[in-house]
Amino acid sequence: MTLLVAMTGWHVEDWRERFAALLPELPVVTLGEPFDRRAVHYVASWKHPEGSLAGLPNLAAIFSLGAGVDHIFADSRLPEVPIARVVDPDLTARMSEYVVLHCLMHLRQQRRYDRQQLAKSWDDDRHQPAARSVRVGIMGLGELGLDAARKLQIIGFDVAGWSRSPKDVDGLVTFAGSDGMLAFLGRTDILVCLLPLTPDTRGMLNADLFAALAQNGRLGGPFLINAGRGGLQVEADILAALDAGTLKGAALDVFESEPLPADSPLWSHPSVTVTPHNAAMSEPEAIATLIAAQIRRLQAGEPLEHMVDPTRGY
Ligand code: NDP
Ligand code: OXD
Repeated sequence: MTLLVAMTGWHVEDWRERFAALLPELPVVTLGEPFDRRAVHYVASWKHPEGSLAGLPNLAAIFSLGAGVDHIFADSRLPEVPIARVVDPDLTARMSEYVVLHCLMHLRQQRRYDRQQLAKSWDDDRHQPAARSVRVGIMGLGELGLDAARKLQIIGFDVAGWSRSPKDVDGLVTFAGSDGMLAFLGRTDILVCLLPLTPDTRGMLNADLFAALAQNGRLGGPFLINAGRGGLQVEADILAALDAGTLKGAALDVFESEPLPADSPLWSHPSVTVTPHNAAMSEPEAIATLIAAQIRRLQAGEPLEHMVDPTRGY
């Protein structure tokens, strides 16, 4: 039995060492070396190359090294085996930090005060809306969305959430599906996107959606925060909406193309905050430990945790 670590963009040798330390009895191989394809029972993947998991006749499970699995489903030659993803309280807490930070940046107009400080301008504007008067709408009420919602509520924001299936969450206003979408958007001053990228969600953050956001809120216009995936957003529409005033600002952690190309106008737009897809970075050791525990579960005949549904894509 072998674990294949299949990735692009990360240091594969570091991951080999982590897994070898946690699972000393299990040989760990990588795509960059010859290995016996029949021996591979498990794959740990982050953006594995297209087709690289085909022809593994004894494969029992694929583990995503992240919370998202769009990078796995992007492979048109993916073997039909169970797929599990990362659900990690540390990652969840970090995402909520990012969401709370950017909601507060917009609420407290921090970008404006940064500019004022640079200009040594003492403009003590009295317009400071209370958090309770600002409506935050969270798209995606999964592991990340629900935690962010709770933490924003503690600060006092008026929070609602939107998901695919209806939810009954104590103290949270919820909407679901396409039927609930317009009502959800119409009561949203700060839109937080924590959706997975699937065929249904691709390109969802577009001009039509921005036009449906509340234009009558206490912040003087709606803000967008996207930490889900870049494929959810149409960047040309974000820029057009910012220039037209349909959006007042955006905090983006993820992009259509990553790294964000140097010539993207998002880098220098005065109303855009760019972070390099690091809203929620877990410790690699913590991720490897979770996957090692999943492998031990399989070996003990126990079911996998945090499996994804290939028909839904998340
Ligand atoms: P979950 O699978 O736990 O939650 C996904 C949520 O999205 C669910 O509430 C689901 O609805 C909802 N959803 C999915 N499809 C639709 C749809 N078509 N319409 C409406 N709602 C939909 O995922 P997580 O919360 O753990 O993670 C979300 C995403 O965050 C990841 O897929 C990844 O892309 C991104 N991420 C980004 C990171 C970063 O650093 N920027 C770090 C980690 C994750 P329902 O509840 O009905 O199933
Ligand atoms: C993830 C990510 O999916 O970091 O975990 O984007």
